[in-house]
Amino acid sequence: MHDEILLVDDDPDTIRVLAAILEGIGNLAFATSGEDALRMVRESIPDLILLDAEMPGMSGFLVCEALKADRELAHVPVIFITSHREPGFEVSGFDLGAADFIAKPVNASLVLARVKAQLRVKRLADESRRLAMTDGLTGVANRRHFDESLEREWNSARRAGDAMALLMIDVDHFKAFNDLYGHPAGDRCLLLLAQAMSLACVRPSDLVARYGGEEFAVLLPKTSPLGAEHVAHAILDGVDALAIAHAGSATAAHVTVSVGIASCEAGSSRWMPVSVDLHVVDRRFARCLAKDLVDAADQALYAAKNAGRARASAQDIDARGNSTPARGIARRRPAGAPVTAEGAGGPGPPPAVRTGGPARPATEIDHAQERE
Ligand code: GH3
Ligand code: MG
Ligand code: MG
Ligand code: MG
Repeated sequence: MHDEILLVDDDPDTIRVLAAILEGIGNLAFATSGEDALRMVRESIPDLILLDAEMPGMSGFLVCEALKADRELAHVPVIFITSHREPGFEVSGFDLGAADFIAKPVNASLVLARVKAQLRVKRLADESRRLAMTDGLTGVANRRHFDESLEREWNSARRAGDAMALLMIDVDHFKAFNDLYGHPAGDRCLLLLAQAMSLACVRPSDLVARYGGEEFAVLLPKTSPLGAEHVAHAILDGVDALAIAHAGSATAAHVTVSVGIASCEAGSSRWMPVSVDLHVVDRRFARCLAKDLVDAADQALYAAKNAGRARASAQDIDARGNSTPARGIARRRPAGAPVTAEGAGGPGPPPAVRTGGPARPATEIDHAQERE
């Protein structure tokens, strides 16, 4: 994948020179003012910014300050391009968070060396950030990533009055699965389930996470209660289609999951008026927390388990305070019945596993891995 490099200078000639030097190093984009640079970065985050320190209007220093103050953009390395030679200038730049400096007039081999060095550092930083957000066993988001995303999406839904939904998913009779087939087969099973869940979530903003143990959470921003039910069905069908044999399950011949759905309608009474400052503690909204959504999904999950497992139940967060029981969601086919991938309703068959037909022996989990 190509690195994205943004060149910012009010002098088009400097941009032309830099572009000629960096040709082939990455995808280059250009801006001739600080204001344009910030707008472009917010639209699409680059891997590196070469930033002229002196520009009319918004200076490079101000641009750098704005970038470093923004959580989403602070990690983008900035190399200042400057004709200033005094150490104090560079010290101030480093204090602002600059990664390096390039002196004008530019020297081609120095520019290349400095840019390549920063891109190397950026790739390593990206990789460690990705690892810090990922569950090692299943490859989906980890609990920390989920907690942060939930808080962010919840606040953004509150501000915009958008719909939002959360699914809590628990593997049925998983202790028995481990007892029967062993812990490594259990681990492999969790990986396949996580893949099936990811396939069921088609929007880029949907987030599948391992919540803990054999429990998963799926965050569905801007998703209506009906949309959340659709995703729950796709997950239940996708898990059935995996057809992972489970002779110790009292629910089906293969591994199944139960799903708790919690949702907030757009314009929910839980959302505060847009005019209300989010930082003002208001008693009316003190009970309106992201945790409410998790509690509601937990309640719904509990109801799905009690109703017989291998199914979904839904809890509208607005109804929660009235102790309205969670609503059972009718399966599109008998709960836990094996399905063919074509009939699964999801976006496609799960990877490298046999679908449909009679449940296969659990040891085939390992064979499936060999085929990948
Ligand atoms: P229920 O249908 O009520 O959910 O029953 P259950 O057996 O799934 O629930 P229980 O909470 O009794 O057991 C959860 C099991 O999940 C026990 C634990 O060993 C297993 N488990 C949790 N994390 C992992 C893991 O990372 N790998 C494996 N192989 N097993 C795990
Ligand atoms: Mg300039
Ligand atoms: Mg559990
Ligand atoms: Mg369980």
